[in-house]
Amino acid sequence: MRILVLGGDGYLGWPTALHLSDRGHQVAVADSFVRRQYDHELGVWSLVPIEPLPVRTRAWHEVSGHSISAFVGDLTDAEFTYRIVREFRPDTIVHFAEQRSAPYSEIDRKHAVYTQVNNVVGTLNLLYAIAEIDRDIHLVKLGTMGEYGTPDIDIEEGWLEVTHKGRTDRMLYPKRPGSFYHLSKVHDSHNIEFACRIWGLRATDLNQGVVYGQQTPQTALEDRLATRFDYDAIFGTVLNRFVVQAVLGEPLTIYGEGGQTRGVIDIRDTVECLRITAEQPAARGEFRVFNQMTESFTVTEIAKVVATAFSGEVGIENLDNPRVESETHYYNVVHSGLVELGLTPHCLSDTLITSMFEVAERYKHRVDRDALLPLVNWRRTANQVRPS
Ligand code: NAD
Ligand code: USQ
Repeated sequence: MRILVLGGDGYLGWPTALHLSDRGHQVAVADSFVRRQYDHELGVWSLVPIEPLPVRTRAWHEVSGHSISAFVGDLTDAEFTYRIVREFRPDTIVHFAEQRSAPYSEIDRKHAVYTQVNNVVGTLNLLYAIAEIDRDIHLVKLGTMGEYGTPDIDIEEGWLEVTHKGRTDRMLYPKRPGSFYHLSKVHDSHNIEFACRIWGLRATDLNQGVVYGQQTPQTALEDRLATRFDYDAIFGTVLNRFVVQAVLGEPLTIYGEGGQTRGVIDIRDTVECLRITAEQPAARGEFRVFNQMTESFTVTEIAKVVATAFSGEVGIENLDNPRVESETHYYNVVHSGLVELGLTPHCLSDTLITSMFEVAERYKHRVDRDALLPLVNWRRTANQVRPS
């Protein structure tokens, strides 16, 4: 299968491209490298050094004998988006290429607007490109579990059967997201569902939970194939941050009471979910939604798992929550669709966490401790990102 991975230079896009290539697919990646620019803007770098994309693709060719071609450009540039679809003629497009940090989108007006324009316009350009060039292309789009928020009812896979005043309909599941970033994903989902209805496109929206881990079998083959590992308060996700904090002897930063529950997924399952979804496409006209998570934990439980797995002393600190979110709530999510397609999930096990401690230990000299502090507060309309 010919698979175009958008955002293929990112934390998840790069390991996914390697996994698909390893399985014999013909893979191309596209990226604007804007994620590397956010590093410059914020003055903080991936814990694990990452190579430029040409070095990565060359290393993969040397190690595996497989080739991954690369397109450099921005999806908000429609000409670029049309060109890559026309030139590569993919069967499947896996779309990771968005600004993905909730705190980044909450810095101030400029960052909120940037996030929504980048994400919504990029995806809209892509929908038009598919509709005009080849409606048979299967779009696999990364959404997020945070689109749903934390409703007091079970979370279904994208759709909900509603009975209202004696009449019943199947509707898109109502959304109550918790940041301007998460909102951009809701807008994308609505645009994609509409495109499936009017143009008969085939799409799968993967509402993914918080990803943890840094290595997949392919990225671990050698250092030049490593993917990024963000630990800072803007791009670092909760479990990855806690691992780095434990290794540094810094307290694990639980925001608020820590009762907030999130769906999580191991990075090795992320890449496998993308493979099985690509290989079993949605039908023409179908807007298919899967909840791409394997387990749920409260933030306090995540901190305890990390503290227990770590060999040394670990402190835990409850900070005033910089976000506006429920800290105690009901959370019960249906996530059987990907298992039915063939996913065998890894559970949050000591094995993976131990390998994460090793990675953090090896690179801890690269950590900027100031970058650990969560300075972006949802209640303010303008935030600083570094301590003054
Ligand atoms: P990332 O920032 O590491 O990777 C995204 C890549 O897309 C980057 O390389 C960036 O340069 C590129 N990009 C962004 N906007 C672009 C544009 N307009 N044109 C071309 N390239 C562009 O993020 P990630 O953690 O790999 O996440 C990938 C996707 O998965 C995102 O859509 C994110 O919302 C989703 N997701 C991530 C997580 C997680 O925990 N990391 C969880 C759920 C969903
Ligand atoms: N949290 C802490 N302490 C920390 C960091 C986070 O308590 O040091 C809490 C947050 O308050 C939140 C939870 O942990 O309740 C998750 O935060 P996060 O930063 O790990 O994840 P989030 O902002 O939701 O975003 C991440 C990715 C995003 C993806 C999302 C999946 O950055 O791209 O969409 O996870 S989900 O959360 O399911 O929507």
